[in-house]
Amino acid sequence: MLEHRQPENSSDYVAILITKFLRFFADTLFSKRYGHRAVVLETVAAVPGMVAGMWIHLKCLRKMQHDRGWIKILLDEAENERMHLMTFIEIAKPNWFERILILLAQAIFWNFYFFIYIFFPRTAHRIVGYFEEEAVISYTAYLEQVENNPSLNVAAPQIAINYWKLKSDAKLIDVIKVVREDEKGHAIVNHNLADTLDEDAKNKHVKQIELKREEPQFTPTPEMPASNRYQQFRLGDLVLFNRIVMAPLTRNRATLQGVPTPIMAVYYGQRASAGLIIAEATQISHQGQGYYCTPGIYSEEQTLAWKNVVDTVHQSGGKICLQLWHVGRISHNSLQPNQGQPVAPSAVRANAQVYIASGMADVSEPRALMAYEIPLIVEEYRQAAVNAKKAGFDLIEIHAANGYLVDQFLRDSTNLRADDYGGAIQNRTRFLLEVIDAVSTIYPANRIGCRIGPTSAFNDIKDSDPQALFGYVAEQLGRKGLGYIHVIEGQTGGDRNNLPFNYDTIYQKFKMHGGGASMANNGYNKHLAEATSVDLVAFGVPFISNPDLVYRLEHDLPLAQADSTSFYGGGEKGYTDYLLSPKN
Ligand code: 8OZ
Repeated sequence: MLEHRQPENSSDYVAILITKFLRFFADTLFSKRYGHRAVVLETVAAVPGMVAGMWIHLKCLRKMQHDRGWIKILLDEAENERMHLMTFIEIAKPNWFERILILLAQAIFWNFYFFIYIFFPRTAHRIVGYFEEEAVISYTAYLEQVENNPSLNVAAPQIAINYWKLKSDAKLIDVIKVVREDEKGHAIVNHNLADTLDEDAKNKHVKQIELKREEPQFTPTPEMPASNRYQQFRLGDLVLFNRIVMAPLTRNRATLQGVPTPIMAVYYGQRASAGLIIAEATQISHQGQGYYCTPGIYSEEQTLAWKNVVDTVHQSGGKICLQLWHVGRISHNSLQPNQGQPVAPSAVRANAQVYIASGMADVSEPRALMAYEIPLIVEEYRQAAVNAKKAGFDLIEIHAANGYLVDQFLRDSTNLRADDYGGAIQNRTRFLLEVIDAVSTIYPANRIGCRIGPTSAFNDIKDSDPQALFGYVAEQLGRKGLGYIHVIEGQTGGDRNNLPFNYDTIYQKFKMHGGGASMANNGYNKHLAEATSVDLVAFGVPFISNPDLVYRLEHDLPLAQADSTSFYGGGEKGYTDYLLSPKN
Protein backbone atom coordinates (compact mmCIF):
# COMPACT_ATOMS: atom_id res chain seq x y z
CA MET A 1 0.00 0.00 0.00
CA LEU A 2 2.11 2.86 -1.22
CA GLU A 3 -0.68 4.90 -2.71
CA HIS A 4 -3.77 6.34 -1.12
CA ARG A 5 -7.05 4.66 -1.78
CA GLN A 6 -8.96 6.59 -4.47
CA PRO A 7 -11.48 9.07 -3.02
CA GLU A 8 -15.04 8.19 -4.06
CA ASN A 9 -17.01 11.30 -3.21
CA SER A 10 -16.63 14.83 -1.92
CA SER A 11 -16.34 13.83 1.71
CA ASP A 12 -13.47 11.49 0.79
CA TYR A 13 -11.78 14.44 -0.91
CA VAL A 14 -12.21 16.49 2.26
CA ALA A 15 -10.72 13.63 4.26
CA ILE A 16 -7.69 13.32 2.00
CA LEU A 17 -7.22 17.09 1.97
CA ILE A 18 -7.09 17.17 5.76
CA THR A 19 -4.54 14.36 5.67
CA LYS A 20 -2.38 16.25 3.18
CA PHE A 21 -2.58 19.37 5.32
CA LEU A 22 -1.36 17.41 8.34
CA ARG A 23 1.47 16.03 6.28
CA PHE A 24 2.45 19.54 5.28
CA PHE A 25 2.34 20.53 8.96
CA ALA A 26 4.58 17.60 9.89
CA ASP A 27 7.02 18.29 7.05
CA THR A 28 7.28 21.99 7.77
CA LEU A 29 7.57 21.94 11.52
CA PHE A 30 9.24 18.72 12.43
CA SER A 31 10.88 16.72 9.68
CA LYS A 32 14.38 18.15 10.07
CA ARG A 33 14.48 17.77 13.79
CA TYR A 34 13.05 14.26 13.86
CA GLY A 35 14.82 12.74 10.89
CA HIS A 36 11.54 12.02 9.24
CA ARG A 37 7.97 13.22 9.39
CA ALA A 38 6.78 9.68 10.11
CA VAL A 39 7.72 10.24 13.71
CA VAL A 40 5.67 13.33 14.14
CA LEU A 41 2.80 12.02 12.08
CA GLU A 42 2.78 9.15 14.50
CA THR A 43 2.47 11.41 17.50
CA VAL A 44 -0.39 13.31 15.92
CA ALA A 45 -1.94 10.20 14.38
CA ALA A 46 -2.30 8.79 17.83
CA VAL A 47 -4.87 11.48 18.51
CA PRO A 48 -7.60 10.48 16.07
CA GLY A 49 -6.97 6.92 17.13
CA MET A 50 -7.61 7.84 20.71
CA VAL A 51 -10.68 9.87 19.83
CA ALA A 52 -11.98 7.00 17.76
CA GLY A 53 -11.38 4.90 20.83
CA MET A 54 -13.34 7.39 22.89
CA TRP A 55 -16.27 7.25 20.50
CA ILE A 56 -16.17 3.48 20.45
CA HIS A 57 -16.08 3.69 24.22
CA LEU A 58 -19.44 5.46 24.26
CA LYS A 59 -20.93 2.80 22.01
CA CYS A 60 -19.19 0.16 24.01
CA LEU A 61 -20.85 1.20 27.24
CA ARG A 62 -24.18 0.53 25.60
CA LYS A 63 -23.13 -2.74 24.06
CA MET A 64 -20.94 -4.32 26.66
CA GLN A 65 -23.86 -5.98 28.39
CA HIS A 66 -24.35 -8.11 25.32
CA ASP A 67 -21.01 -8.24 23.64
CA ARG A 68 -17.88 -8.24 25.74
CA GLY A 69 -15.67 -8.35 22.63
CA TRP A 70 -16.06 -4.59 22.31
CA ILE A 71 -14.41 -3.71 25.57
CA LYS A 72 -11.42 -5.87 24.73
CA ILE A 73 -11.04 -4.29 21.29
CA LEU A 74 -11.29 -0.84 22.84
CA LEU A 75 -8.68 -1.51 25.49
CA ASP A 76 -6.33 -3.17 23.02
CA GLU A 77 -6.66 -0.28 20.60
CA ALA A 78 -6.11 2.36 23.26
CA GLU A 79 -3.04 0.50 24.47
CA ASN A 80 -1.73 0.15 20.97
CA GLU A 81 -2.11 3.86 20.22
CA ARG A 82 -0.47 4.73 23.49
CA MET A 83 2.50 2.51 22.62
CA HIS A 84 2.95 4.09 19.18
CA LEU A 85 3.03 7.48 20.81
CA MET A 86 5.34 6.57 23.70
CA THR A 87 7.75 4.70 21.43
CA PHE A 88 8.19 7.58 19.08
CA ILE A 89 8.49 10.13 21.84
CA GLU A 90 11.35 7.99 23.16
CA ILE A 91 12.96 7.89 19.73
CA ALA A 92 12.47 11.57 18.86
CA LYS A 93 13.14 12.96 22.36
CA PRO A 94 11.34 16.25 21.71
CA ASN A 95 12.50 19.33 23.63
CA TRP A 96 10.05 21.21 25.85
CA PHE A 97 8.99 23.61 23.13
CA GLU A 98 8.24 20.70 20.80
CA ARG A 99 6.41 18.82 23.52
CA ILE A 100 4.13 21.80 24.00
CA LEU A 101 3.56 22.02 20.24
CA ILE A 102 2.63 18.34 20.11
CA LEU A 103 0.34 18.75 23.11
CA LEU A 104 -1.39 21.70 21.47
CA ALA A 105 -1.74 19.84 18.19
CA GLN A 106 -3.21 16.91 20.05
CA ALA A 107 -5.71 19.11 21.89
CA ILE A 108 -6.85 20.72 18.63
CA PHE A 109 -7.14 17.46 16.74
CA TRP A 110 -8.77 15.69 19.66
CA ASN A 111 -11.69 18.12 19.58
CA PHE A 112 -11.74 18.26 15.82
CA TYR A 113 -12.02 14.49 15.44
CA PHE A 114 -14.46 14.18 18.27
CA PHE A 115 -16.91 16.48 16.49
CA ILE A 116 -16.41 14.78 13.17
CA TYR A 117 -17.00 11.42 14.80
CA ILE A 118 -20.26 12.57 16.31
CA PHE A 119 -21.70 14.18 13.20
CA PHE A 120 -19.96 12.45 10.29
CA PRO A 121 -18.72 9.05 11.45
CA ARG A 122 -18.13 7.86 7.90
CA THR A 123 -15.86 10.80 7.04
CA ALA A 124 -14.07 10.35 10.34
CA HIS A 125 -13.23 6.72 9.55
CA ARG A 126 -12.08 7.82 6.11
CA ILE A 127 -9.81 10.51 7.58
CA VAL A 128 -8.25 8.02 9.95
CA GLY A 129 -7.93 5.53 7.08
CA TYR A 130 -6.10 8.09 4.93
CA PHE A 131 -4.04 9.22 7.85
CA GLU A 132 -2.88 5.70 8.51
CA GLU A 133 -2.09 5.19 4.84
CA GLU A 134 -0.04 8.36 5.02
CA ALA A 135 1.81 6.89 7.97
CA VAL A 136 2.53 3.72 5.93
CA ILE A 137 3.95 5.84 3.11
CA SER A 138 6.02 7.85 5.57
CA TYR A 139 7.33 4.81 7.39
CA THR A 140 8.37 3.25 4.12
CA ALA A 141 10.38 6.35 3.25
CA TYR A 142 11.73 6.51 6.81
CA LEU A 143 12.79 2.88 6.57
CA GLU A 144 14.66 3.52 3.33
CA GLN A 145 16.34 6.52 4.92
CA VAL A 146 17.51 4.48 7.91
CA GLU A 147 18.56 1.58 5.70
CA ASN A 148 20.71 3.92 3.61
CA ASN A 149 22.31 5.48 6.64
CA PRO A 150 23.12 2.79 9.23
CA SER A 151 24.15 5.40 11.82
CA LEU A 152 20.45 6.30 12.12
CA ASN A 153 19.60 2.72 13.01
CA VAL A 154 19.81 3.19 16.76
CA ALA A 155 18.77 0.61 19.33
CA ALA A 156 15.00 0.23 19.72
CA PRO A 157 13.62 1.68 22.94
CA GLN A 158 12.96 -0.88 25.65
CA ILE A 159 9.30 0.03 25.77
CA ALA A 160 8.90 -1.09 22.11
CA ILE A 161 10.93 -4.26 22.70
CA ASN A 162 8.66 -5.20 25.59
CA TYR A 163 5.38 -4.28 23.98
CA TRP A 164 5.93 -5.81 20.55
CA LYS A 165 8.01 -8.68 21.94
CA LEU A 166 10.94 -7.74 19.71
CA LYS A 167 14.35 -9.36 20.11
CA SER A 168 16.40 -7.78 22.89
CA ASP A 169 18.89 -6.41 20.35
CA ALA A 170 16.14 -4.95 18.13
CA LYS A 171 16.92 -1.78 16.20
CA LEU A 172 14.96 1.22 15.02
CA ILE A 173 14.31 -0.58 11.73
CA ASP A 174 12.51 -3.41 13.56
CA VAL A 175 10.27 -0.89 15.29
CA ILE A 176 9.46 0.94 12.08
CA LYS A 177 8.53 -2.35 10.40
CA VAL A 178 6.21 -3.50 13.15
CA VAL A 179 4.47 -0.13 13.47
CA ARG A 180 4.11 0.16 9.70
CA GLU A 181 2.38 -3.27 9.64
CA ASP A 182 0.06 -2.10 12.40
CA GLU A 183 -0.80 1.05 10.50
CA LYS A 184 -1.49 -0.94 7.33
CA GLY A 185 -3.97 -3.13 9.19
CA HIS A 186 -5.64 -0.14 10.85
CA ALA A 187 -6.01 1.70 7.55
CA ILE A 188 -7.84 -1.29 6.05
CA VAL A 189 -10.09 -1.59 9.11
CA ASN A 190 -11.00 2.12 9.00
CA HIS A 191 -11.73 2.14 5.29
CA ASN A 192 -13.84 -0.98 5.71
CA LEU A 193 -15.77 0.68 8.52
CA ALA A 194 -16.40 3.68 6.27
CA ASP A 195 -17.56 1.29 3.52
CA THR A 196 -19.92 -0.43 5.95
CA LEU A 197 -21.43 2.92 6.90
CA ASP A 198 -21.81 3.66 3.17
CA GLU A 199 -23.70 0.41 2.74
CA ASP A 200 -25.86 1.18 5.78
CA ALA A 201 -26.72 4.57 4.31
CA LYS A 202 -27.67 2.95 1.00
CA ASN A 203 -29.77 0.31 2.71
CA LYS A 204 -31.57 2.79 4.96
CA HIS A 205 -33.88 3.78 2.19
CA VAL A 206 -34.57 0.19 1.21
CA LYS A 207 -35.22 -0.78 4.81
CA GLN A 208 -37.87 1.90 5.18
CA ILE A 209 -39.78 0.54 2.24
CA GLU A 210 -39.45 -2.99 3.52
CA LEU A 211 -40.66 -2.19 7.03
CA LYS A 212 -44.00 -3.85 6.44
CA ARG A 213 -42.41 -7.23 6.01
CA GLU A 214 -42.42 -9.29 9.15
CA GLU A 215 -39.63 -11.77 8.47
CA PRO A 216 -36.57 -11.15 6.34
CA GLN A 217 -36.97 -13.17 3.16
CA PHE A 218 -34.27 -15.34 1.73
CA THR A 219 -34.21 -15.91 -2.00
CA PRO A 220 -32.24 -19.03 -2.81
CA THR A 221 -29.72 -18.74 -5.62
CA PRO A 222 -31.56 -20.08 -8.67
CA GLU A 223 -30.49 -23.53 -9.84
CA MET A 224 -27.47 -22.78 -11.97
CA PRO A 225 -26.63 -24.29 -15.32
CA ALA A 226 -23.87 -26.89 -15.13
CA SER A 227 -21.28 -24.70 -16.79
CA ASN A 228 -21.51 -22.10 -14.03
CA ARG A 229 -19.55 -24.26 -11.63
CA TYR A 230 -16.58 -23.54 -13.89
CA GLN A 231 -17.13 -19.84 -14.25
CA GLN A 232 -15.81 -16.94 -12.24
CA PHE A 233 -17.21 -16.19 -8.84
CA ARG A 234 -16.99 -13.03 -6.81
CA LEU A 235 -16.09 -13.80 -3.20
CA GLY A 236 -16.23 -10.48 -1.39
CA ASP A 237 -13.78 -8.31 -3.28
CA LEU A 238 -11.94 -11.28 -4.81
CA VAL A 239 -12.64 -12.85 -8.17
CA LEU A 240 -12.15 -16.63 -8.20
CA PHE A 241 -11.41 -18.53 -11.43
CA ASN A 242 -14.26 -20.94 -10.76
CA ARG A 243 -16.56 -22.19 -8.01
CA ILE A 244 -14.48 -25.20 -7.02
CA VAL A 245 -12.38 -25.01 -3.89
CA MET A 246 -9.56 -27.20 -2.67
CA ALA A 247 -10.56 -28.21 0.87
CA PRO A 248 -7.98 -28.05 3.68
CA LEU A 249 -6.10 -31.37 3.81
CA THR A 250 -3.68 -32.35 6.56
CA ARG A 251 -0.60 -33.86 4.87
CA ASN A 252 2.09 -33.63 7.60
CA ARG A 253 4.88 -32.41 5.29
CA ALA A 254 6.12 -29.56 7.51
CA THR A 255 9.24 -29.83 9.68
CA LEU A 256 9.20 -30.94 13.30
CA GLN A 257 9.07 -27.24 14.24
CA GLY A 258 6.00 -26.73 12.04
CA VAL A 259 7.89 -24.89 9.29
CA PRO A 260 6.37 -25.38 5.80
CA THR A 261 8.84 -27.15 3.48
CA PRO A 262 9.68 -26.25 -0.15
CA ILE A 263 7.71 -29.28 -1.46
CA MET A 264 4.60 -27.71 0.05
CA ALA A 265 5.06 -24.74 -2.29
CA VAL A 266 5.31 -27.14 -5.24
CA TYR A 267 2.22 -29.07 -4.09
CA TYR A 268 0.01 -26.00 -3.66
CA GLY A 269 1.41 -24.37 -6.81
CA GLN A 270 0.35 -27.46 -8.82
CA ARG A 271 -3.21 -26.99 -7.57
CA ALA A 272 -3.50 -23.24 -8.28
CA SER A 273 -6.24 -23.74 -10.89
CA ALA A 274 -8.73 -24.33 -8.07
CA GLY A 275 -11.02 -21.32 -7.65
CA LEU A 276 -9.60 -21.11 -4.14
CA ILE A 277 -7.11 -23.22 -2.23
CA ILE A 278 -7.75 -23.55 1.48
CA ALA A 279 -4.35 -24.56 2.79
CA GLU A 280 -4.17 -27.24 5.44
CA ALA A 281 -5.08 -26.68 9.09
CA THR A 282 -2.26 -24.67 10.66
CA GLN A 283 -1.71 -24.33 14.39
CA ILE A 284 -1.77 -20.85 15.87
CA SER A 285 0.54 -21.85 18.72
CA HIS A 286 2.68 -24.73 19.91
CA GLN A 287 -0.13 -25.64 22.32
CA GLY A 288 -2.53 -25.74 19.36
CA GLN A 289 -0.64 -28.63 17.73
CA GLY A 290 -2.11 -32.14 17.77
CA TYR A 291 -0.26 -34.09 15.12
CA TYR A 292 3.29 -34.70 13.98
CA CYS A 293 4.77 -32.33 11.36
CA THR A 294 1.74 -30.13 10.85
CA PRO A 295 2.58 -26.52 9.99
CA GLY A 296 2.27 -23.56 12.32
CA ILE A 297 1.90 -19.81 11.79
CA TYR A 298 3.24 -18.45 15.07
CA SER A 299 6.97 -18.06 14.41
CA GLU A 300 8.78 -15.81 11.99
CA GLU A 301 10.39 -18.80 10.30
CA GLN A 302 7.00 -20.44 9.71
CA THR A 303 5.57 -17.19 8.38
CA LEU A 304 8.44 -16.72 5.93
CA ALA A 305 8.16 -20.29 4.70
CA TRP A 306 4.40 -19.85 4.18
CA LYS A 307 5.18 -16.73 2.15
CA ASN A 308 7.11 -18.92 -0.26
CA VAL A 309 4.02 -21.16 -0.63
CA VAL A 310 1.69 -18.19 -1.12
CA ASP A 311 4.00 -16.54 -3.66
CA THR A 312 4.15 -19.75 -5.70
CA VAL A 313 0.34 -19.98 -5.82
CA HIS A 314 0.02 -16.30 -6.69
CA GLN A 315 2.58 -16.62 -9.49
CA SER A 316 0.20 -19.13 -11.09
CA GLY A 317 -2.69 -16.73 -10.62
CA GLY A 318 -4.33 -18.74 -7.82
CA LYS A 319 -5.94 -17.58 -4.59
CA ILE A 320 -5.04 -19.09 -1.25
CA CYS A 321 -6.60 -19.05 2.21
CA LEU A 322 -5.04 -20.26 5.47
CA GLN A 323 -7.04 -22.34 7.92
CA LEU A 324 -6.26 -21.30 11.51
CA TRP A 325 -6.30 -24.21 13.94
CA HIS A 326 -6.08 -25.00 17.63
CA VAL A 327 -6.63 -28.67 18.36
CA GLY A 328 -7.58 -28.26 22.03
CA ARG A 329 -7.93 -31.71 23.58
CA ILE A 330 -7.05 -33.59 20.36
CA SER A 331 -3.36 -33.77 21.16
CA HIS A 332 -0.70 -35.73 22.94
CA ASN A 333 1.69 -34.72 25.72
CA SER A 334 4.68 -35.40 23.46
CA LEU A 335 3.55 -32.63 21.10
CA GLN A 336 2.81 -30.04 23.78
CA PRO A 337 5.12 -27.35 25.21
CA ASN A 338 7.18 -28.97 27.98
CA GLN A 339 5.30 -32.23 27.40
CA GLY A 340 2.36 -30.65 29.23
CA GLN A 341 -1.33 -31.52 29.11
CA PRO A 342 -3.42 -30.44 26.12
CA VAL A 343 -6.08 -27.89 26.98
CA ALA A 344 -9.85 -27.97 26.48
CA PRO A 345 -12.96 -26.09 27.63
CA SER A 346 -13.46 -28.92 30.15
CA ALA A 347 -11.32 -31.82 31.31
CA VAL A 348 -13.07 -34.44 29.18
CA ARG A 349 -10.79 -36.85 27.36
CA ALA A 350 -11.68 -37.75 23.77
CA ASN A 351 -11.92 -41.27 22.50
CA ALA A 352 -9.65 -40.43 19.60
CA GLN A 353 -6.16 -40.94 18.27
CA VAL A 354 -3.50 -38.66 16.88
CA TYR A 355 -0.40 -39.23 14.78
CA ILE A 356 2.82 -38.64 16.76
CA ALA A 357 6.55 -39.41 16.22
CA SER A 358 6.09 -43.11 17.03
CA GLY A 359 2.85 -43.60 15.05
CA MET A 360 -0.80 -43.46 16.13
CA ALA A 361 -1.48 -42.83 19.83
CA ASP A 362 -4.50 -42.21 22.05
CA VAL A 363 -4.97 -38.53 22.85
CA SER A 364 -3.78 -37.43 26.31
CA GLU A 365 -5.90 -36.40 29.27
CA PRO A 366 -6.68 -32.67 28.81
CA ARG A 367 -6.96 -29.99 31.48
CA ALA A 368 -9.71 -27.36 31.56
CA LEU A 369 -8.65 -23.88 30.49
CA MET A 370 -8.55 -21.29 33.26
CA ALA A 371 -10.76 -18.27 32.48
CA TYR A 372 -7.75 -15.96 32.14
CA GLU A 373 -6.20 -18.22 29.48
CA ILE A 374 -9.10 -17.84 27.03
CA PRO A 375 -8.34 -14.23 25.96
CA LEU A 376 -4.70 -15.25 25.55
CA ILE A 377 -5.71 -17.89 23.00
CA VAL A 378 -7.96 -15.36 21.27
CA GLU A 379 -4.91 -13.11 21.05
CA GLU A 380 -2.92 -15.98 19.52
CA TYR A 381 -5.54 -16.22 16.79
CA ARG A 382 -5.17 -12.50 16.15
CA GLN A 383 -1.39 -12.79 15.98
CA ALA A 384 -1.72 -15.78 13.64
CA ALA A 385 -3.90 -13.61 11.40
CA VAL A 386 -1.20 -10.91 11.46
CA ASN A 387 1.35 -13.52 10.38
CA ALA A 388 -0.98 -14.95 7.71
CA LYS A 389 -1.30 -11.46 6.33
CA LYS A 390 2.47 -11.02 6.35
CA ALA A 391 2.77 -14.27 4.42
CA GLY A 392 0.31 -12.83 1.87
CA PHE A 393 -2.68 -15.16 2.29
CA ASP A 394 -5.72 -13.79 0.48
CA LEU A 395 -8.11 -15.01 3.16
CA ILE A 396 -8.17 -16.87 6.45
CA GLU A 397 -10.57 -19.54 7.66
CA ILE A 398 -11.34 -20.35 11.28
CA HIS A 399 -11.44 -24.10 11.83
CA ALA A 400 -14.54 -24.65 13.96
CA ALA A 401 -15.17 -28.26 12.91
CA ASN A 402 -13.97 -31.81 13.47
CA GLY A 403 -13.88 -31.72 17.25
CA TYR A 404 -11.00 -29.27 17.68
CA LEU A 405 -10.86 -26.43 20.20
CA VAL A 406 -13.55 -24.14 18.75
CA ASP A 407 -15.87 -27.12 18.18
CA GLN A 408 -15.15 -28.28 21.75
CA PHE A 409 -16.41 -24.93 23.01
CA LEU A 410 -19.50 -25.09 20.80
CA ARG A 411 -20.78 -28.55 21.78
CA ASP A 412 -22.49 -29.50 24.99
CA SER A 413 -20.75 -32.91 25.11
CA THR A 414 -17.32 -31.28 25.54
CA ASN A 415 -18.12 -27.90 27.06
CA LEU A 416 -19.24 -28.35 30.67
CA ARG A 417 -18.12 -24.91 31.80
CA ALA A 418 -20.16 -22.96 34.32
CA ASP A 419 -18.77 -19.54 33.35
CA ASP A 420 -19.64 -17.19 30.48
CA TYR A 421 -18.19 -19.63 27.94
CA GLY A 422 -20.41 -22.59 28.85
CA GLY A 423 -24.09 -23.46 29.26
CA ALA A 424 -26.49 -21.74 26.85
CA ILE A 425 -25.78 -21.81 23.11
CA GLN A 426 -25.01 -18.07 23.25
CA ASN A 427 -22.29 -18.74 25.82
CA ARG A 428 -20.80 -21.72 24.02
CA THR A 429 -20.57 -19.63 20.85
CA ARG A 430 -18.78 -16.79 22.66
CA PHE A 431 -15.26 -18.13 22.11
CA LEU A 432 -15.77 -18.50 18.34
CA LEU A 433 -17.21 -14.99 18.07
CA GLU A 434 -14.36 -13.52 20.09
CA VAL A 435 -11.91 -15.21 17.75
CA ILE A 436 -13.80 -13.80 14.75
CA ASP A 437 -13.75 -10.31 16.28
CA ALA A 438 -10.03 -10.57 16.96
CA VAL A 439 -9.07 -11.71 13.46
CA SER A 440 -11.46 -9.16 11.94
CA THR A 441 -9.14 -6.44 13.20
CA ILE A 442 -6.53 -7.85 10.81
CA TYR A 443 -8.48 -9.16 7.81
CA PRO A 444 -11.69 -7.52 6.58
CA ALA A 445 -14.67 -9.70 7.50
CA ASN A 446 -15.33 -10.56 3.84
CA ARG A 447 -11.86 -12.14 3.68
CA ILE A 448 -12.64 -14.46 6.60
CA GLY A 449 -14.42 -17.80 6.41
CA CYS A 450 -15.45 -20.32 9.02
CA ARG A 451 -15.64 -24.11 8.70
CA ILE A 452 -18.21 -26.05 10.68
CA GLY A 453 -19.22 -29.71 10.73
CA PRO A 454 -22.63 -29.79 12.40
CA THR A 455 -23.22 -33.54 12.26
CA SER A 456 -19.71 -34.90 12.08
CA ALA A 457 -18.71 -37.08 15.02
CA PHE A 458 -15.04 -36.99 14.01
CA ASN A 459 -12.76 -36.79 17.07
CA ASP A 460 -15.52 -37.96 19.39
CA ILE A 461 -17.66 -34.82 19.18
CA LYS A 462 -21.43 -34.50 19.42
CA ASP A 463 -24.16 -32.15 20.56
CA SER A 464 -27.69 -32.63 21.89
CA ASP A 465 -29.20 -30.17 19.38
CA PRO A 466 -26.88 -29.44 16.43
CA GLN A 467 -29.64 -27.84 14.34
CA ALA A 468 -30.30 -25.16 16.97
CA LEU A 469 -26.61 -24.71 17.81
CA PHE A 470 -25.38 -24.31 14.24
CA GLY A 471 -28.44 -22.28 13.21
CA TYR A 472 -27.38 -19.75 15.84
CA VAL A 473 -23.71 -19.99 14.80
CA ALA A 474 -24.63 -19.35 11.13
CA GLU A 475 -26.76 -16.35 12.06
CA GLN A 476 -24.00 -14.81 14.18
CA LEU A 477 -21.34 -15.41 11.54
CA GLY A 478 -23.67 -13.77 9.02
CA ARG A 479 -24.06 -10.77 11.32
CA LYS A 480 -20.29 -10.43 11.46
CA GLY A 481 -20.32 -10.15 7.65
CA LEU A 482 -18.05 -13.14 7.05
CA GLY A 483 -16.99 -13.88 3.48
CA TYR A 484 -18.17 -17.48 3.54
CA ILE A 485 -19.45 -20.33 5.67
CA HIS A 486 -17.86 -23.70 4.90
CA VAL A 487 -19.99 -26.66 5.92
CA ILE A 488 -18.91 -30.30 6.12
CA GLU A 489 -22.15 -32.04 5.22
CA GLY A 490 -22.32 -35.35 7.11
CA GLN A 491 -19.54 -37.35 8.70
CA THR A 492 -16.07 -35.99 7.79
CA GLY A 493 -14.77 -38.12 4.91
CA GLY A 494 -17.77 -40.45 5.26
CA ASP A 495 -21.54 -40.78 5.07
CA ARG A 496 -23.27 -37.60 3.90
CA ASN A 497 -26.52 -38.73 5.52
CA ASN A 498 -25.21 -39.78 8.93
CA LEU A 499 -27.80 -37.72 10.84
CA PRO A 500 -30.98 -35.93 9.78
CA PHE A 501 -30.00 -32.28 9.34
CA ASN A 502 -31.15 -29.36 7.24
CA TYR A 503 -28.00 -27.77 5.78
CA ASP A 504 -29.99 -25.35 3.60
CA THR A 505 -31.22 -23.62 6.74
CA ILE A 506 -27.63 -23.01 7.75
CA TYR A 507 -26.72 -21.38 4.42
CA GLN A 508 -29.95 -19.37 4.46
CA LYS A 509 -29.47 -18.05 7.98
CA PHE A 510 -25.90 -17.08 7.21
CA LYS A 511 -26.88 -15.15 4.08
CA MET A 512 -30.07 -13.66 5.48
CA HIS A 513 -28.11 -11.96 8.26
CA GLY A 514 -25.41 -10.49 6.06
CA GLY A 515 -23.00 -13.35 5.38
CA GLY A 516 -21.30 -13.82 2.00
CA ALA A 517 -20.97 -17.12 0.16
CA SER A 518 -22.06 -20.65 0.99
CA MET A 519 -19.46 -23.40 0.64
CA ALA A 520 -20.28 -27.11 0.88
CA ASN A 521 -17.89 -30.00 1.37
CA ASN A 522 -17.83 -33.77 1.78
CA GLY A 523 -18.44 -36.49 -0.73
CA TYR A 524 -19.24 -34.21 -3.66
CA ASN A 525 -18.74 -35.54 -7.18
CA LYS A 526 -19.10 -33.88 -10.57
CA HIS A 527 -22.83 -34.47 -10.74
CA LEU A 528 -23.59 -33.23 -7.21
CA ALA A 529 -21.28 -30.23 -7.59
CA GLU A 530 -22.95 -29.15 -10.82
CA ALA A 531 -26.47 -29.68 -9.52
CA THR A 532 -26.21 -27.86 -6.20
CA SER A 533 -27.13 -24.20 -5.83
CA VAL A 534 -24.48 -23.74 -3.12
CA ASP A 535 -22.04 -21.01 -4.24
CA LEU A 536 -18.81 -22.95 -3.79
CA VAL A 537 -18.06 -26.67 -3.53
CA ALA A 538 -14.91 -27.83 -1.76
CA PHE A 539 -13.23 -31.09 -2.84
CA GLY A 540 -10.69 -32.76 -0.57
CA VAL A 541 -9.18 -36.16 -1.45
CA PRO A 542 -9.82 -35.82 -5.24
CA PHE A 543 -7.42 -32.84 -5.22
CA ILE A 544 -4.66 -35.05 -3.79
CA SER A 545 -4.40 -37.20 -6.90
CA ASN A 546 -5.78 -34.72 -9.46
CA PRO A 547 -3.88 -31.44 -9.26
CA ASP A 548 -5.93 -30.18 -12.25
CA LEU A 549 -9.20 -31.42 -10.80
CA VAL A 550 -11.22 -28.48 -12.12
CA TYR A 551 -10.11 -29.15 -15.70
CA ARG A 552 -10.88 -32.86 -15.35
CA LEU A 553 -14.35 -32.24 -13.95
CA GLU A 554 -15.20 -29.67 -16.56
CA HIS A 555 -14.05 -31.90 -19.43
CA ASP A 556 -15.49 -35.06 -17.95
CA LEU A 557 -12.09 -36.77 -17.77
CA PRO A 558 -11.47 -39.77 -15.52
CA LEU A 559 -10.13 -39.04 -12.04
CA ALA A 560 -6.95 -40.65 -10.67
CA GLN A 561 -7.33 -42.51 -7.38
CA ALA A 562 -5.28 -41.31 -4.43
CA ASP A 563 -2.94 -43.64 -2.55
CA SER A 564 -4.07 -43.37 1.07
CA THR A 565 -0.78 -44.73 2.48
CA SER A 566 0.94 -41.44 1.57
CA PHE A 567 -1.78 -39.12 2.88
CA TYR A 568 -0.06 -38.29 6.16
CA GLY A 569 3.70 -37.67 6.31
CA GLY A 570 6.55 -38.58 3.99
CA GLY A 571 8.03 -36.64 1.12
CA GLU A 572 7.27 -36.04 -2.53
CA LYS A 573 5.89 -39.52 -3.15
CA GLY A 574 2.11 -39.39 -3.19
CA TYR A 575 2.37 -35.64 -2.73
CA THR A 576 3.85 -33.75 -5.67
CA ASP A 577 4.14 -36.66 -8.12
CA TYR A 578 0.51 -36.87 -9.28
CA LEU A 579 0.40 -35.86 -12.93
CA LEU A 580 -1.69 -33.37 -14.83
CA SER A 581 -4.07 -34.88 -17.38
CA PRO A 582 -2.39 -35.17 -20.82
CA LYS A 583 -4.58 -32.51 -22.44
CA ASN A 584 -3.87 -29.92 -19.80
C1 8OZ B 1 -6.94 -35.63 9.30
C2 8OZ B 1 -5.81 -35.88 10.06
C3 8OZ B 1 -5.34 -34.92 10.89
C4 8OZ B 1 -5.99 -33.70 10.99
C5 8OZ B 1 -9.25 -32.06 10.34
C6 8OZ B 1 -7.11 -31.03 10.39
O1 8OZ B 1 -9.88 -33.05 10.67
C7 8OZ B 1 -7.79 -32.14 10.32
C8 8OZ B 1 -7.11 -33.46 10.23
C9 8OZ B 1 -7.58 -34.43 9.39
O2 8OZ B 1 -9.81 -31.00 10.09
